[in-house]
Amino acid sequence: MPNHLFDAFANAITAPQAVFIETPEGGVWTFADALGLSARLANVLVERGVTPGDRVAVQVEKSAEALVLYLACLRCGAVYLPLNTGYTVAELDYFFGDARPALVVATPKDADKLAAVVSACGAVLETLDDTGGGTLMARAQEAGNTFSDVDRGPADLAAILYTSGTTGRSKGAMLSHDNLLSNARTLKDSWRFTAADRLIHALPIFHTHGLFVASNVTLISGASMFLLPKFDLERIVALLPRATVLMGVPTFYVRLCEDARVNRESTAAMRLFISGSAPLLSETHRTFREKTGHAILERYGMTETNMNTSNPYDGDRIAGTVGPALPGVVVRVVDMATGDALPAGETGMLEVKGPNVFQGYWNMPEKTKAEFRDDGFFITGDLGIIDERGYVHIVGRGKDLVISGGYNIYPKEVETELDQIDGVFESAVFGVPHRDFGEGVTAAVVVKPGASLVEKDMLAMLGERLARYKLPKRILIVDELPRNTMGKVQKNLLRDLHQHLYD
Ligand code: MLC
Ligand code: AMP
Repeated sequence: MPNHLFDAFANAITAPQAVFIETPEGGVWTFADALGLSARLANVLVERGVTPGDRVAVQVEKSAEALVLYLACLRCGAVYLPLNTGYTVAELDYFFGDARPALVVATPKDADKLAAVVSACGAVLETLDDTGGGTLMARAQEAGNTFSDVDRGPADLAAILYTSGTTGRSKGAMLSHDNLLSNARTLKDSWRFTAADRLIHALPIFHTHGLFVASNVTLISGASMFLLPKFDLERIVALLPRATVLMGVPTFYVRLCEDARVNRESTAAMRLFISGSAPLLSETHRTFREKTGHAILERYGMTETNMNTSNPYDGDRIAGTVGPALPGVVVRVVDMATGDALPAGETGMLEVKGPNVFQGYWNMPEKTKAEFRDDGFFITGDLGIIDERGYVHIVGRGKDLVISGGYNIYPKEVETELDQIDGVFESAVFGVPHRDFGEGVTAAVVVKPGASLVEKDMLAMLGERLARYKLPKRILIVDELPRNTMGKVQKNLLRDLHQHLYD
């Protein structure tokens, strides 16, 4: 029976005994190993009550088993719902309540902490740790190693990924089998992936970049990967002579630029360095090229759309641009007020249309409607220009968003939590330049008269509620927030005033 995305992955395997994954601990997984485990896990999911269309929420450390669990979900027609390992119980409570998963897979150490929120949404709980331990793998050992794949067509949902929203409420972006497959195929061709490629995979696998761009492109090419649990400078430097491609957020390249071992000789075997998820500074592009001779290929995408544009494989990879629209994807710039398309060189809202664009937000038809134009274009919230050569330049954001080390933080969400702290009168959260993370989340807080709040205590209280990457690097106590005549907080003034905070 056809299973749109999984079949394409399975068909890309040229030699079942070839290596698919190598782990730093010396683990080696062939494609046959991964396929076998995916069948066992698919059997476990079905035994545990997962039926086609059900959500399977997964918050586990990165491992080969976790990646294979994604394949198992595809095989049994479930909708894979990965969650950042940093999310707190308060954050998970919202996701589970909204997505209503049939099954939650968590790390064993979190099982007790999560039991109440998992049962509140009516789900079954299984565990998986980063060494292949936990109840899920114990069940998989007993399960059959063949599975009859569930029929899934191009429009059926493959995954839901939550993205934060300007209102502070996260939205579940629904991605179909063909959203993922069409983009994986396009990227494979654009970036010339083949079965001979060996990717250094050091990104988390709970977001679009590490899960779909890195993993799907490797799978659709029948290529292999060095699966690192996280960014690890030593391990990446050691792998450079054996690998062919690295995908990373700009922070990866800032850190590689600072290391003397990263040079022409050590990167001679590499054919491609790709960056995305946040703006790559021209300075980083230039420095990396001077050190290694490689021009980093920058591309642009988002959770809702997968990848939209990419600098070319052959041809000019221009620093400070994200390249032309990918084949099959239409990108336009429109006037924000009227929605009219603008000519080359003019700044406006970037809008996207193509087979890569998602199916809408889970349970939020109104929000979905508001973010699409009548002619089917998705409004990205990014401001840009398209130059005479068709290259897209992202010049800013129409959405109040901070991107730190490739993670998105919506200020409203942090402000809402800050404002709930006893003694806080009001707050404003904004991003300022940060050498390592690109932008550093920063808060300005006005304290109520008589209240004695200090930065450390506020951070500790926020830490109970929000994932660590969302926490402000600094909370500044101020007398008042700058406001315009309409009473709106002028975040641009706060950004200017504190632009050297992290120098
Ligand atoms: C870690 N910390 C961060 C952070 N990552 N703080 C802010 N922003 C981040 N991104 C915190 C840690 O909790 C720790 O805090 C402190 O900063 C130092 O941590 P570290 O050891 O330096 O961090 P490290 O583990 O090296 O992680 C940095 C990183 C990682 C950049 C490698 O964040 C990362 O892998 N980012 C990739 C994110 C990603 O995949 N984005 C793609 C989204 S998809 P403390 O207090 O505990 O000391 C998307 C679409 C698209 O955007 O186009 O791709
Ligand atoms: P997310 O919602 O996590 O998928 O993040 C998507 C956002 O990341 C986009 O809307 C952009 O604002 C930003 N982004 C992704 N790639 C790039 C890039 N190469 N340059 C600038 N911003 C980027």
